[in-house]
Amino acid sequence: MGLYLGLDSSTQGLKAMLIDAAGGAIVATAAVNYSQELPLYQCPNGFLADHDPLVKRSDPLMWAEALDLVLDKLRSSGAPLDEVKGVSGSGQQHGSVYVDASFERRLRGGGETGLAERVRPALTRRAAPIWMDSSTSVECREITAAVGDKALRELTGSPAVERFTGPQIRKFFKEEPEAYGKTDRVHLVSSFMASLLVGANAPIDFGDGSGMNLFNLKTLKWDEAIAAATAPGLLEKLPPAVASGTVVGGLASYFARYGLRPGVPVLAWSGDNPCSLVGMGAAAPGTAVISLGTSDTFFAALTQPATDPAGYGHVFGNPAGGFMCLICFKNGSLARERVKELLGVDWEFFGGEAFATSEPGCRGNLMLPYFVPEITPLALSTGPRYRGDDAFIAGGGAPAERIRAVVEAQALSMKLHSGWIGGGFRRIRVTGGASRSPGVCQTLADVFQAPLEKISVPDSATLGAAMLAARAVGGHGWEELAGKFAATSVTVEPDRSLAGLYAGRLEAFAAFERETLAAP
Ligand code: XUL
Repeated sequence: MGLYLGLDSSTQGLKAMLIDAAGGAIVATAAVNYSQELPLYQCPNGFLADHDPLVKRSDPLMWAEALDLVLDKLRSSGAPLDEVKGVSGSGQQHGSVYVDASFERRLRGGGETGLAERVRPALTRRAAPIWMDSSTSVECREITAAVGDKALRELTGSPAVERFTGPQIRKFFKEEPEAYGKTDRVHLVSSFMASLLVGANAPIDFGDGSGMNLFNLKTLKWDEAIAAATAPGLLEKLPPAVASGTVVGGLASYFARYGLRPGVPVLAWSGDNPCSLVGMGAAAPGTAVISLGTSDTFFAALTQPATDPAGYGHVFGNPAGGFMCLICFKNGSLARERVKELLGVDWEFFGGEAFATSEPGCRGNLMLPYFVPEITPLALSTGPRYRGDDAFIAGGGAPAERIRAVVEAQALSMKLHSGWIGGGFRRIRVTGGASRSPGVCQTLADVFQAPLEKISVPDSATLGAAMLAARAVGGHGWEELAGKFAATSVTVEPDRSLAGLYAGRLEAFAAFERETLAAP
């Protein structure tokens, strides 16, 4: 049997999934929750407490220990790890880990000690900045001034972004130049975890590497000038950049303790969004994915290279080849939950009755759902905005309409801010908690005027990682794997009679957003 192991080192925990690629079955899963199972590291929500709310850092030793723990869980559950033919993984994007020149030696030595103990002395930066960090505005401005905003966007697929790795590296260099000097390699979460598996510094894949503000999408290499503008000597500290699907080494003998066979091919890990693209069966252009989580994200394989002229969307490498776009909206579940709490209703009402008892288009009422500062578009001040009749603006009116208004606003915003990719998708696949809501799904289908498909896989990033290994090592095709593991369970058809109404609402929404952002 050809079994492939996918791992996902995410913000809140580490997940593992073992798939039988030929049989189309998930053979075993295991998960470690940092907050419940590794409380010693004091990262209850995936990050360390900090007096500065903009600073979000985590403990890379926690990620290392979680790898031991999750493999031990798989072994104890009787999973046939000796039949694993390939391993790959997915990491929370943008986060970085800094190690000195002793890293490889320490990974290989160490007798019976676990991974965290081996890694500890090699860290030159004790805490790893993660994607939730937004403390690098100054560094973003400095890099932008040196490289130019247009050039940065065209070369790397994104403007300078606070959570991206380049600005984070620059901040480290400025604040701790000595520790930066001692750093031999700057890893992403993905390449750090892959390094643990192979017992050597692992490369960074194109998919995750493009979330760094350092990777040139035209040459598919680190950009020398941007690296030089980010921090001195950085180019020498970056692991090589390789195509997704590259075997980066054989599994270290350390992992024999879990029943895994030493030497099994380990693939370059990718970022969680690129892995999700694959795991959602959307690796080929034609299918867009909407993930409804704490933040909402919209991503899709690109038919042609494009950059968002407004600077909100990002372009990453697609693990299946070519590129993908990613657009992140901070006011996802955060906004839906806030509206639900304010109205004192339950999820059943929110997802169902609210839509049965309100009109599509909310009788012309519109909102901008900025309960927390939004990044798409960049809204500097917080607070939802309302436009429409007096009762609606005053926060009154029917609860059902207020619920529909927030969901329509989120759908319209996604449609508006994904316009730069030039369409090119015929269907949308939806995942995440709010995809259980029939009202949310119908609204997305109606606003986009595209069929919306749900798939039953709970962890698309972990599955995507396992699929990457099955494809690269076992030669299974993307379509075959998607058909076996990511088949549609429910399709929500758009109401075609609403096409005109929502085209009009989109224009009104765009004007409302534009005027709000332009207001002093
Ligand atoms: C994407 C991003 C998040 C993280 C979550 O740019 O920052 O989606 O990848 O793990």
